Amino acid sequence: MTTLASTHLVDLRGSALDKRTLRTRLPRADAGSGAPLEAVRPLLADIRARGRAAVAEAAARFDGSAPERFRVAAEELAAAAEALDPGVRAALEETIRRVRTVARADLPGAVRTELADGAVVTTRHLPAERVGLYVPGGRAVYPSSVVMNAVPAQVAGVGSVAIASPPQPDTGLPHATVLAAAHLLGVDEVWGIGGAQAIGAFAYGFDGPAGDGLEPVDIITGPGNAYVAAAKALVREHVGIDAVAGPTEIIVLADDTADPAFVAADLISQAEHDPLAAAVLVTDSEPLAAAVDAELGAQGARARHAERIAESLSGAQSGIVLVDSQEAGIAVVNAYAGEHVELHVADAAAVAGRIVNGGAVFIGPHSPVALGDYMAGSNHVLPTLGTAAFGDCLGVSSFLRVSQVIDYSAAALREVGERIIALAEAEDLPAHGEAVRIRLEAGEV
Ligand code: HSO
Ligand code: ZN
Repeated sequence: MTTLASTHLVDLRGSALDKRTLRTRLPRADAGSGAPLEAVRPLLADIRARGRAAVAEAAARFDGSAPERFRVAAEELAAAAEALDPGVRAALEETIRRVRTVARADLPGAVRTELADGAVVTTRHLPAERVGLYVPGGRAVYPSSVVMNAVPAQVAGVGSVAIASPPQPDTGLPHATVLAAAHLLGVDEVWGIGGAQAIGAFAYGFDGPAGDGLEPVDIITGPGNAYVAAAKALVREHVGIDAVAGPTEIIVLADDTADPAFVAADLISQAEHDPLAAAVLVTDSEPLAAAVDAELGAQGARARHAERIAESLSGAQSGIVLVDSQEAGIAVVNAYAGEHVELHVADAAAVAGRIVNGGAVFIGPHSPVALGDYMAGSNHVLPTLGTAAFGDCLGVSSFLRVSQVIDYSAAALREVGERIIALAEAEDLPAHGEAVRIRLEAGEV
């Protein structure tokens, strides 16, 4: 096998499988040119300096017009929920239930450790006070992302949750389904602001007429295009962010037991997001590679977004990787550190234990990424571009800060007093030692 019809072939059979080699040879979207960063930098500085006027000018420039009010009125949110298709409403409610169930189970409790009599350290998890959730518009509409961002924030105990999403050309408001999802979640602060200006507005806030001034947030989460990602990267000195997200990606490890139609459908499902989305199959089976390639062609041609899908599948970031063995396949998947990993191999549950780099790992033929995108109860805001090697999926911990409380009695301090003084001397920081000695000598301890 030397070529494929629908996507690239990367033949790694007989190749070294060390991380460095794999990272250069595996298909991957490049992280971008840096151009968005340069475009966004002055815009953010402008928003920081001039607030609302700068946001309005950016909206006029990028969205075609600036609304009189940026904040969506309560009646508009309620009306959107009222008009929501009952089937979509039921589906959103089920998603909310499932994501909430997992988020609640994930919530960490305070940990109190008594190191000696009267020597106590407590590790607490404090929710951020106020967060801004960005929900992209554009190519697709993402009410499911409203749920994925808002539910863990709410379960974490965040008191103030704001959503921003781009205004639609016809209504001047964020998409009706996004508004409806916010209403179902009980989020009443929704802003019709899109792109990098939304990130700037969240980071710096702005004044406005009654009810239309935006308070800065402490953490910004949610995916977006290259300009949103660039803006998040630039404001991270001032606010927390979840991640600088790239286009979606899926890597499938499959053997000759896999159903090629299922595998192709799942690759296509993520290719549908974006011409830059990455869809990669890793297999030790040539017949499976050929069968999946044929399915990609056939299913891709029938798809509603056939053009976008063909672009993604034929892009340099996508392809079919041939390896010598399952062992080699596991090494490739771990080196790729993909946002979504699917395992279509005979012993998928056992192999899952060996996938150490993956934003979300889907086991077997009946756990497609589409299930995770909407209904599994897992989160679909995940690390991309190889950042799954160190980054987290979105969850309650994204909205919590870890903070410790120290409580020592006089006797407990006396017990370690001389040791502290010894270390303070060793670091040539004698005033540290004095802060303890003064207590020992005062006889208080
Ligand atoms: N697969 C996307 C999330 C999504 N899919 C939203 C459909 N709607 C990134 O994980
Ligand atoms: Zn998706």
